[in-house]
Amino acid sequence: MKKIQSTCNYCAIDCNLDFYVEDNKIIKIVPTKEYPVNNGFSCVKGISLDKQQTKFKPNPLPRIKKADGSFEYLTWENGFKEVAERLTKIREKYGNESVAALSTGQMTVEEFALFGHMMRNHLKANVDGNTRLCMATAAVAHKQSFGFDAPGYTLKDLELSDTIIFIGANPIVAHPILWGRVRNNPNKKIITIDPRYSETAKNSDYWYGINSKTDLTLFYTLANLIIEKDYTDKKYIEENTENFEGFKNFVKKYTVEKASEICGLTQGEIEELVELIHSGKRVSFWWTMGINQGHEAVRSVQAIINLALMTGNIGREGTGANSITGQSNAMGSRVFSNTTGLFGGGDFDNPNRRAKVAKALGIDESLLIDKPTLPYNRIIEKINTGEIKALWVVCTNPRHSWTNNETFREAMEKLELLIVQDIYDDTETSEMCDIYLPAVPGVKKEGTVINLERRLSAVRPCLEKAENELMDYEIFYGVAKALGLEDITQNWKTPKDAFNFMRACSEGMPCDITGVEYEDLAESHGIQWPFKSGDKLVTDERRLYEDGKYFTPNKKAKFLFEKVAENPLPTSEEFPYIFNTGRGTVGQWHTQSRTREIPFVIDAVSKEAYLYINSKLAEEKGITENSKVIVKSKNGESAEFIAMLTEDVKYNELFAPIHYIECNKLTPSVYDAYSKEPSYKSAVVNIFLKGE
Ligand SMILES: Nc1nc2c(c(=O)[nH]1)N[C@H]1C(S)=C(S)[C@@H](COP(=O)(O)OP(=O)(O)OC[C@H]3O[C@@H](n4cnc5c(=O)[nH]c(N)nc54)[C@H](O)[C@@H]3O)O[C@H]1N2
Ligand SMILES: Nc1nc2c(c(=O)[nH]1)N[C@H]1C(S)=C(S)[C@@H](COP(=O)(O)OP(=O)(O)OC[C@H]3O[C@@H](n4cnc5c(=O)[nH]c(N)nc54)[C@H](O)[C@@H]3O)O[C@H]1N2
Ligand code: SF4
Ligand SMILES: [Mo]
Repeated sequence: MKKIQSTCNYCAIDCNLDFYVEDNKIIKIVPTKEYPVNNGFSCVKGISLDKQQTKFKPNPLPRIKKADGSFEYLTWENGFKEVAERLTKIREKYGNESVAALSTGQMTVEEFALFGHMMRNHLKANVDGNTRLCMATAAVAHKQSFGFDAPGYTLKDLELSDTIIFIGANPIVAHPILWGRVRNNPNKKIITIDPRYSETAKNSDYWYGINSKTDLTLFYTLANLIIEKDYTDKKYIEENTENFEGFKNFVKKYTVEKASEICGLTQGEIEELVELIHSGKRVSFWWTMGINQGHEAVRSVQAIINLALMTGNIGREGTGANSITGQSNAMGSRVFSNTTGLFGGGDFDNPNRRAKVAKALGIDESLLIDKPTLPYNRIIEKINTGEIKALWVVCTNPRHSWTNNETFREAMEKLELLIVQDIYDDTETSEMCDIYLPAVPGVKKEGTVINLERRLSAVRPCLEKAENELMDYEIFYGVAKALGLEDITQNWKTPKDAFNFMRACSEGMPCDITGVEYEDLAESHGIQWPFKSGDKLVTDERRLYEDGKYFTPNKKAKFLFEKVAENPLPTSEEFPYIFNTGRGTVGQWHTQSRTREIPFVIDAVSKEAYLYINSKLAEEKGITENSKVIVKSKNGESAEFIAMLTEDVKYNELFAPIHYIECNKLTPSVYDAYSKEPSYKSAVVNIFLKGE
């Protein structure tokens, strides 16, 4: 029996797992002992990766839709040619920007790099990813406040913090291994800020059941009270930050009386929170999608960062304003996808960076794309206006996951060409495609992923591929070759080539990985960026900002703030309830294309879309447990759910898991102004017993 260490490619924890393989079959999966992230533990998804062995029926070849709607199988060679020819024709007829792509935070660094180089530099296409639906807010906020998209913490900080504050995060369900690290900490207070009495809230010492999308008011008020009570860390503010005076004046108007009314918390609760922050010696703030997805999300993240900065809770053990990342390689997509910044970071119009990146890639600078991609929502709008004619969707299922998802279906119907590259041909998006490109799943792939604490980790094939099976990297390479892209054909033959290009591009940047050897990542403890050529590894767990220096030109972190905006989607008589959405269970992953393969998950979860409703509201509406309900959203759509009665959601709120396509039929087309991330958790709706 062979043992192969690889990385779980579901969530951003990036647990390492030992795969025991015999006769090209996975016999068992054991979470890797002493791996600094998960040390012998994992969740149910990781140890079920053996189920992810997509059986391509009848074969793993590309297929193309014929006029009568049936599919014809092609050899890979002909498939590559077909994709290349059709993309070329569309570009020639309508221009470069008539082609776009949607990618993901679930591919490897090497795959992003190759895809980004081909699509952005060579074809000048717009390529956004599902990272826009997830981490864009944190990425933009970090860049503005710290000068680079660099989350500073290490998971060890959860074990060292005396006051752990979760904001819009439910790690018990979404990041169970992270929660395990919290439990390793014997001396902590856990505080959760979430409108829902979530699994995490229930296991916390304090729960603040804030009104939906009022976090920014709360944070500004906390800042004001901390200043009034003279609880700030003046030395830290003076030495390491910029514009505190402006912030101090700005927050004066955020009084506890007003905040109490807006946020639905008592004045006592808000004051208690101030004291908890003040009395902690090592306070850490952790947020996820309850904050990233909102109409003023970037400013909300920055308000959390401001609280950490002004109390000196950053860059020390057990502290930090810490963004929890979603997908296995969302961190990799943020610096190595060539979508919103150059490879390795830096703006597309920065001449020094352009010269360095071109040199690192061995190409003429003029080949580099000169602007960031259009964001996801604009790509869809441009499909609707007819400016974008071809879309290539890789490793994401937007027909299900995009907000207000009927608009995605409508847009797809306008396209001349929809290419879908997925490990399944029956996802909601795959089923709409003109060309389907089957890719093998993670257990047969090779490359690198980067976890939420900046740790590079090796994905190594546990199983050999069968005849005609290809991994995403090989599919991109095949298309690039068919397009006649010489520099790729010659120089990007293997994932290792791509890794080395990214390594060279990172030189001198905050995410410098020039000291990392591709081969050395296998069977290792992983390694956090930065790791520069010549660096020596002293410890497995490192944090940034320990010297108080940030990545801004003057090395100071910025206090950024803005007046709290009016909620663009207030409740009304017609739509009196808030439709909150999120992860339902540990076993279910997003659109369930993958986790439906795990029998004991499927046995345990509802087959039909369901939602949680407060028992009192249910009673008023004549809704009983398991009755069918119709939810009508302000976006004009309605959908059917099974009702589950609970006290854990407020009277005026419903909560629906995202794992059912009905959920996003109802979510709004509302975005944060800076990150363009959808406000997925705040639709306004009404609810009726079915048949009434
Ligand atoms: N099992 C499982 N794990 C996953 C995933 C999965 O699909 N399944 N997906 C992964 C990915 S990509 C991501 S991004 C993460 C997401 O991880 P999380 O963000 O932790 O999960 P969510 O359930 O989306 O949302 C977290 C909480 O935000 C709360 N919330 C809603 N509105 C507000 C608000 O206005 N303010 C505050 N303070 N809170 C609010 C919700 O009630 C919810 O409890 O999970 C990752 N892990
Ligand atoms: N209402 C609401 N909607 C949300 C959210 C929310 O909180 N509320 N959260 C948003 C967030 S944070 C996220 S990250 C998105 C996730 O949304 P999606 O990215 O659409 O969800 P997944 O189901 O992870 O889709 C990944 C697809 O890739 C395929 N796949 C898996 N591995 C591979 C591979 O190696 N290669 C290829 N080519 N394909 C592969 C899978 O079969 C699946 O079809 O959903 C967003 N939507
Ligand atoms: S899904 Fe996340 S927590 Fe679960 S095994 Fe995979 S990486 Fe670990
Ligand atoms: Mo996500």
